[in-house]
Amino acid sequence: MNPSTLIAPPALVRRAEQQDTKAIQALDSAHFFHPFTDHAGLASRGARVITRADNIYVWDSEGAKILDAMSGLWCVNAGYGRKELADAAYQQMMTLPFYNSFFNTTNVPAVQLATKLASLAPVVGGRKFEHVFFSSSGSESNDTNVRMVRRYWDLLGQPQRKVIISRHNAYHGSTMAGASLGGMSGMHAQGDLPIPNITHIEQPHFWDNALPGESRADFGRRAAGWLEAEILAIGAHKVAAFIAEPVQGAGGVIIPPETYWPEIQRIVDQYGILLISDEVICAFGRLGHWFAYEKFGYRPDLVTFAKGVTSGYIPLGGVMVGDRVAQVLIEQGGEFNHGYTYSGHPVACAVALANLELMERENLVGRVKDDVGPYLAERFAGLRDHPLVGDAETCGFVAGLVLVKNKTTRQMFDADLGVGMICRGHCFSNGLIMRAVGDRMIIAPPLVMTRAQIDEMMDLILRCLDATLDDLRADGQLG
Ligand code: PXG
Repeated sequence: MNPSTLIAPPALVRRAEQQDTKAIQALDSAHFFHPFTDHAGLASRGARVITRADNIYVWDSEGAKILDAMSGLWCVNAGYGRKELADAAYQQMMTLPFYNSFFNTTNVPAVQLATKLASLAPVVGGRKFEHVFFSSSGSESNDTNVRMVRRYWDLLGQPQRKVIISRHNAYHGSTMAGASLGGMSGMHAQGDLPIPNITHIEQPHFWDNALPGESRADFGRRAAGWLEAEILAIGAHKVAAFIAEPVQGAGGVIIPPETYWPEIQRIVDQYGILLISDEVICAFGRLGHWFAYEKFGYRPDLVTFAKGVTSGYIPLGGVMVGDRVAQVLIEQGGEFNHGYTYSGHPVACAVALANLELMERENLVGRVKDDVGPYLAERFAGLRDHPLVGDAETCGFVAGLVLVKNKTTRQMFDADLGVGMICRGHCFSNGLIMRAVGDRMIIAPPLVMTRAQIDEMMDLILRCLDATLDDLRADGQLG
């Protein structure tokens, strides 16, 4: 992608967009019930209207150009404006826009994509992923996981193995099962969640949960130990699976210590429980690998994917089904009474295939691993010198920093101050999309981002951190 093709929108388009903003906002609040949104608040402010995008930038209806350091919502891995993906959708729509994959039927793009994904999934410790179950989102895929895990243990004559252990502050989606698997207290508070037989252990969040003076390595082992304690408390014979994100995304880019995953692997092996790696954010190059379990060297039985598989151009999700589960379901299972109208949707699969080809052609995964990923890590580490930044770390192309009152004592700001939101406000007005999760600021840039664009992004981040610092000083919060 050539950044020099990034031109400002033509004046005419800009004028038309400007005229429309208020009208669109009025219709938006009158009719569009947004996800995860306080609607009364949104109606009083008016939504920002995003009208177009190219490469790593989006434009709003007022003509402002914004650097999208969040890849839409962790998904536009190949960047915006990729004609190949639009062409793939168009051609597939003209050939076969839809057919179902129930009733002994299949379609070519779904077969090709399943084959491609099976070839991309690394074999770790002799475990293979030969089968793929398709859905249209990460949430649906995690519902599929719950159904599949329960079916697996039923078929093995252990129906009492029902409990799936997850972690606090995890995000696994917003359906009943997805929100229950997730560990977001705000979501559990609405709608009587979690559903039965899902429990949560504490997350491996070094900044929040490490003891004073504890090393990262010791903390990682101790945090993994919480899984063993939970298994023993429940009774190992009742535990079906453990589900976790390789790196927690929505929870605030929480990168576990290197000692965490090996110890988790030892524990799931010892008690024979299934391991589900939810890679909705972390797969497809985000951490510099096609699948993130390879980076950490663990061996999941099921892998959830969505988002980056199509670079977000069209909805598609699924579950990579490892041989351990697939063999039981296929050889002993008969019919698995589960599926979606859009499982293996030909257009979504054709776009995914084009996206994976494009990513291979441009070596997007390799460059995150060996080139722009390390460069982002180096630049991000430099932020630790900023007076407001307690810690700043990256893993491939996700990164997070924590805003603190006192770096030495690790004292956080009073939550009521909303320091993260103050910083996010400055990002908003400076043309940068960066997320705030409490007082953690996080990014997940498109994988096509160049070194020069990383520099451009870092300048913006520093400007926003400085502006936040000025606000806090003016408000007497820093002395
Ligand atoms: N698992 C993980 C790890 C996710 O990050 C899902 C499952 C659910 O995917 P769907 O496609 O059903 O949304 C996700 C989604 C945020 C945010 O605030 C993150 C997600 C979705 C919405 C908001 O960072 N991740």
